Amino acid sequence: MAAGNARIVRYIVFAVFFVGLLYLVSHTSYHGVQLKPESFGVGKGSSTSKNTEKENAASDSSTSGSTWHITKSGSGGTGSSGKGSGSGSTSGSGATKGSPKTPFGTPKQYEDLAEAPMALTPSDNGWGDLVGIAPGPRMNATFVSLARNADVWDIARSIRQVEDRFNRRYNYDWVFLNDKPFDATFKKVTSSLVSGNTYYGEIPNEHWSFPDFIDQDKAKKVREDMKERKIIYGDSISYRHMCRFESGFFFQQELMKNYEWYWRVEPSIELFCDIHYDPFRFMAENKKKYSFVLSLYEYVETIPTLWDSVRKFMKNYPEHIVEGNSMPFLSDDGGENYNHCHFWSNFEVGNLDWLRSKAYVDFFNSLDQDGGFFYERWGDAPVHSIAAGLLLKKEEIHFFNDIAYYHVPFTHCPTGEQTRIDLRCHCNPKDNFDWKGYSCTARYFDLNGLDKPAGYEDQQ
Ligand SMILES: Nc1nc2c(ncn2[C@@H]2O[C@H](COP(=O)(O)OP(=O)(O)OP(=O)(O)O)[C@@H](O)[C@H]2O)c(=O)[nH]1
Ligand SMILES: [Mg+2]
Repeated sequence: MAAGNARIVRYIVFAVFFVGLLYLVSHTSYHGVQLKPESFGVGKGSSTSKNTEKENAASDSSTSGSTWHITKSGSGGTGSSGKGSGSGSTSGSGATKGSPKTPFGTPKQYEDLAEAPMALTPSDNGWGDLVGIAPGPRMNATFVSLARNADVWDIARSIRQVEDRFNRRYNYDWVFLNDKPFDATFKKVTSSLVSGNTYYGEIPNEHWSFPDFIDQDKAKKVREDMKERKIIYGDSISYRHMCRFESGFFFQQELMKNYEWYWRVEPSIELFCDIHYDPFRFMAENKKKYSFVLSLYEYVETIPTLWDSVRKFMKNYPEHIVEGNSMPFLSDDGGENYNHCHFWSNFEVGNLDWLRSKAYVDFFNSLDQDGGFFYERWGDAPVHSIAAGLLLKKEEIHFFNDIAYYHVPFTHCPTGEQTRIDLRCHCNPKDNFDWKGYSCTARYFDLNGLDKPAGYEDQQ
């Protein structure tokens, strides 16, 4: 009996010791830093509740004609998710969002956010601060991707690169647009990758259909003819809707009306270098309205009468043509003919208020009425570029040399070995397209009186 009691006491002592040990392990600090998820710059807010929000939102795919958003509590949002009317989904798009908690390694935060340094070169204050949430203000900006549900894994690759090289420290929002409802998988995968809030919009039919002034028979004959001539996407109706949408409507979507700045991201792009500063802030502080990384000549067969249409616009709306514009980038004879140079619009960081301005809207409507999106196969790249070239001062267009980028089949890899090392780039400089014969970037440099980077001759 006594032996039995002693055994019970031993069990109790052992159990108390074991529970105590468990408590100690779960509350131990390591070198003074508590081991919490935030310490690693991940899992801002409650990861459980964040996941539940995403599951809830992503599991409902019956969202025809509506918009969806998934907010991240750590990035200034309300931590809610659900269906909205678009304009109501504004949480997280304010000018000064930032994590309420300070992740381990976060650089000094500034009371006056505008005072925070913007490190453009290695000698600038804050250059090496690539861990944690970046200090400084946030612009009213979003990434935007037009995509189909089937693009999910290709856009996932793009998002991962944008996040790793830039957005994990800035947590900007991401708007996804589609002519069909996004499905649960698309929402679940993309919202898990984006560090900011994600919003999902379905494009209204009037922005993705033939306008009534288009002669369907004529448009059909054009597609058949282009198919015969093997013009890329020449027989595609959806590609034409896409080009017209990107030219005239993406910035008019309810979700996009919440923002002033956008950065367009397409599926399967690559970013090769670290981005040490906020390109949105750079654009705002330097009064830029449009930007590019690659430029080239357009495929002439797709735009035979585009310049005629542009000339008609210039004649009818002379008040929109800005003095000090970039006409020499577009034309070699003072505007008589188009030289087919354009900025490659699958990458763009730009100002949405400019695209929503009367000048741009008049430009788009004038071109649209001429029918070339359907009677030819006008791309949004020459349309945006010609607009930027004529409606903006040349100084308002920026070339981001330090954003290294790939979209099949062209690469922008910064010229200059030291730049590539400073930015930890993984692109092959031999692939850089900037100074090759089919690029228009040298024209942009000449027009703006800019010195080409050292070593450019070796890449021609
Ligand atoms: N929702 C939707 N998105 C589309 C459709 N067609 C193209 N897109 C998107 O529009 C953008 C441009 O289309 P792409 O197919 O990449 O066209 P591209 O860049 O000229 O040609 P690629 O060399 O194929 O990349 C991408 O973001 C696509 O995901 C479509 O029918 N529906
Ligand atoms: Mg593409």
